[in-house]
Amino acid sequence: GFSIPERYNAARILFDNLEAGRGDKVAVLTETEQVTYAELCRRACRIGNGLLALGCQRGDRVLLVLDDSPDYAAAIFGALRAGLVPILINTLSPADLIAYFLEDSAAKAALLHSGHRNLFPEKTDAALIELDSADGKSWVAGQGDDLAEADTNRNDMAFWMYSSGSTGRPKGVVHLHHDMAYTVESYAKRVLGIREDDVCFSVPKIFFAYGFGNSITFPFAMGATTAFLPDRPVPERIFDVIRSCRPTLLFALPTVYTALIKSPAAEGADLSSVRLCISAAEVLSGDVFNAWKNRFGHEIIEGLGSTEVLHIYLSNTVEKKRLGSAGMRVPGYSVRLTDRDGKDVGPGEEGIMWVRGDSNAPFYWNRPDKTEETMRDGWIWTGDRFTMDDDGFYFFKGRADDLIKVSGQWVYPLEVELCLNEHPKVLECAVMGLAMDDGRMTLAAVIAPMPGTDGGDVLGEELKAYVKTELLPYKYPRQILYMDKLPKTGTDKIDRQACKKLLMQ
Ligand code: 3SK
Repeated sequence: GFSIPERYNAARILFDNLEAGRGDKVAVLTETEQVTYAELCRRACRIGNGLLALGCQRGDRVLLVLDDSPDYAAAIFGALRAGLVPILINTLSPADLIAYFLEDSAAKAALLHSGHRNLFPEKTDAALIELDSADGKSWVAGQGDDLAEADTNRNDMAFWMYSSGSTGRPKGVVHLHHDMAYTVESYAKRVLGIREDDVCFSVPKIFFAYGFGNSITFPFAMGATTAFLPDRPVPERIFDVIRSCRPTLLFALPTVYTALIKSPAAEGADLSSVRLCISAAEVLSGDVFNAWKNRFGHEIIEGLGSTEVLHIYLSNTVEKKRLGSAGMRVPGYSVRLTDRDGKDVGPGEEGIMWVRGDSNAPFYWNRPDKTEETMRDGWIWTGDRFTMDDDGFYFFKGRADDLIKVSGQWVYPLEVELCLNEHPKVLECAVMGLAMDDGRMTLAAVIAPMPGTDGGDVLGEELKAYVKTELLPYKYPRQILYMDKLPKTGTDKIDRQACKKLLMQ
């Protein structure tokens, strides 16, 4: 592990920059604002003071429903410094989920941007502050600039994120004060080689654990600069931010890289400021890697993480990389692969991945059943199947529970999806098992063909024949739905639940 003091408050990640003499350095860049470290710390103190004045006490939860902005960073660090527990909420959550988050967390307050007020119930016990309204701005302006750091232990609860699985209610993932610093020592320093002169730009938003590390933890821990895009990350807007903020580290995911390559806005785009492109959250296909390299001259470094581990624990590096692999173990994390009986498996054999590191969430809020299933003896059971090759590179093979029987034979939908993704006429696709009326399972695909390719029976036959030869004759999708592009979640991943609903219509 890396040494983090016993008495430690995670807000130091931001505030230590003042002692390091970086008060006048730009901490946050947007297209319209440049906020220095001194100004950001002042805003954080004001927000922390405001929350305490509302009656929030040590350990109380505060919901953050905010667009990426200097206010968001200030709200996170103000709450942490005050000893409160910010909860980072997906701004695309429907109203019923916001009501659930308020109730599950018993939040005392919520800080929001006014565009999200309609998501909140008319009446709630939580104090609601709209940071961008006239009232909210004067609430912040009226608070003191100084805030003493709450004397927290490194193992005190610091912040939460909600993680949604494929079924059931989202689970509150509880992180501790030392977790952020651990991800800096492990992934940010040892894989990214992050530096003070870096400018980070993360397309995934702050409420997503991947975006939180990229946009908040890493740049502030190094005294670097972070660029924010507050609105929806469509290609034109991403290129706007690249043009005006000149990032050196670009964080995205395969669907975003694909959309950027295809966008007319890519014409004339200048990515010469970028020194490293990073991808996580979804498997990066060779097609996307090559298309990005051909288009912009940059290689993409793929990694894999989770909300429970807080950031990336498997990664390729500039020096050691393998296409199609999530990479090697990141320094600071232990990983193992076991069979269903919990016995370790060797190189080349498939097993379920476990991860251990000092950024692991210790439990889910109010969910002893799920905690027992996932957090075991200091390890996190990921439920992801992998193989490891002789050199220590890991290859994702799907979820532990997604094996289905089609025509009497076992198939993992992901292997069919990866295969279809390699076909030159497929832009993106999702493959899944569907239960038929008689209870048997069938394999179905939602496919976005490459622009200029018609989706229809002719393409369908070509794709089925392709999968049959590349894999095995029974592993082809029996049902195919064509769309111009696949539905996406708030974090721009393919929305599999939405795909499933469309297939079932
Ligand atoms: O999905 C991922 O790969 C990821 C990476 C970093 C942090 C969180 C997540 C879910």
